[in-house]
Amino acid sequence: MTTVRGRALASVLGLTLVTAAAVATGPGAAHAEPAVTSRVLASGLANPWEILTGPDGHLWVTEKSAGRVTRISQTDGTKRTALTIPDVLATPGGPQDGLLGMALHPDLLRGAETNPYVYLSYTYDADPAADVLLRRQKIVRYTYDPGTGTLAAPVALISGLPVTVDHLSGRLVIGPDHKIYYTNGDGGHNQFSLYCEPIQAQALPTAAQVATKDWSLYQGKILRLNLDGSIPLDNPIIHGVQSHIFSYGHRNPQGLAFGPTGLLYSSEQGPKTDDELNLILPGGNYGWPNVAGYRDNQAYVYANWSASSNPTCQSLTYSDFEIPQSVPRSAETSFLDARFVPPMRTFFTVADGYNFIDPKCADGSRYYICWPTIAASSADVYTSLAIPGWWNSVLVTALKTGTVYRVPLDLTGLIAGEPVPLFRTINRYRDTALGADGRTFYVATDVAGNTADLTGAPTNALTNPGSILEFQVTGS
Ligand SMILES: [Ca+2]
Ligand SMILES: [Ca+2]
Ligand SMILES: [Ca+2]
Repeated sequence: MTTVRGRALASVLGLTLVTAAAVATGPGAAHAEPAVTSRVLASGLANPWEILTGPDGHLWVTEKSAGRVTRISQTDGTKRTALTIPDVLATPGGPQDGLLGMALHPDLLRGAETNPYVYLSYTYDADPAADVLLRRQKIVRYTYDPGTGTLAAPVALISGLPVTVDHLSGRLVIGPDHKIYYTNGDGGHNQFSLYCEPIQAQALPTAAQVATKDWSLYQGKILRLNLDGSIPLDNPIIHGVQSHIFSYGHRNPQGLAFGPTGLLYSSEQGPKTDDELNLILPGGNYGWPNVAGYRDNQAYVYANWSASSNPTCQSLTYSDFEIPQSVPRSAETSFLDARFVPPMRTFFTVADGYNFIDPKCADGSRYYICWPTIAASSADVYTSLAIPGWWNSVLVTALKTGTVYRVPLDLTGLIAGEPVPLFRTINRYRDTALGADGRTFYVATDVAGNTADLTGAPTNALTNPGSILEFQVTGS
């Protein structure tokens, strides 16, 4: 039945159906997984989004849709609410807004309490009028009281970051240089309901905009801030202007993590192909939307819907598969910028002619589940010596396969091998945290959405929605 519908659609679109042979390194690649035991540490969470291992024997968790920070005992899963933020804007259902990134000050609960701070990023309504909604993002510092286990005294460090309900990214880390690093996505422009909004990932602010704190071009960027929210004096100067922008040309970089050698890694969701793992360099241009993955002209062309003039974009119907003649398109190789930085690797690159309407995923038109992307949702770096050979690996979670990909790095922090899929379940994996023993891995799961079942077909029957799963590697 689904095959027939898939073929019918293929014929309407004028595309040839080819059986999608998974590439050798694709999401379904065979692998030898180490011996693992697992349990559900906690459930009933409202979209756990960031999970961190705190210095207090607890996981610190942001619950995206409840605007809540929860501490969860790593021993027995007991939950303690540290904070519920009253003005978090979290659109019900699938949208990506809400309480997102969190970082603990490196000094928190580690001796002298001079910096008892927790940093949070959340979506809010920036328009005071009750009948006007102006969706924006801010980064706020809270003070932790270990006596009561609560967070209080918010101080907004930066406000008015441009966001939509889509592609907010929102990952927040504090670097070894004690700066805040923050990913702000492209807002999901140029696709779906926002297909007539131009992508701003290549747009850079003028000096006048920076001087007036106009952050409206901060979409598709990775930002670097002082701990008080100001612009660090050693931030890159890009085309003559210094701002919070550390790197640009990003789509939806939901993962951000420093490695043990001080390198900064980011995982990023691509379009139909080419989720990326990037090494983030100051002033680097990561190519979006002109380049997806490598600059190779394979299975991607930049089609700028908003630039359609005859007819105008608004009179077109958006399609993931067909680009109308009036929509300007440009090949990846026409993008020439000395600042371009290609990805360290992709998840996954396919050749031109790849079949994006696999009948296996025709049910409910969830074709994207069969696309070669994994929907990379986080990045953490494993730095323990407990499991031989794993030191300096990047762990990337996937929404589309309920998998943690371990990407091995070499001593210099560059790619040392193919990604190894781990901890497969039928869930949408959002983030990881690492236990102190180096053998315990925590994984946060979404409350709802589509993922791939064990045959690779789409399903929304998630095994452990809104949970923290614990995996212990017992072998090597
Ligand atoms: Ca994490
Ligand atoms: Ca890129
Ligand atoms: Ca490409």
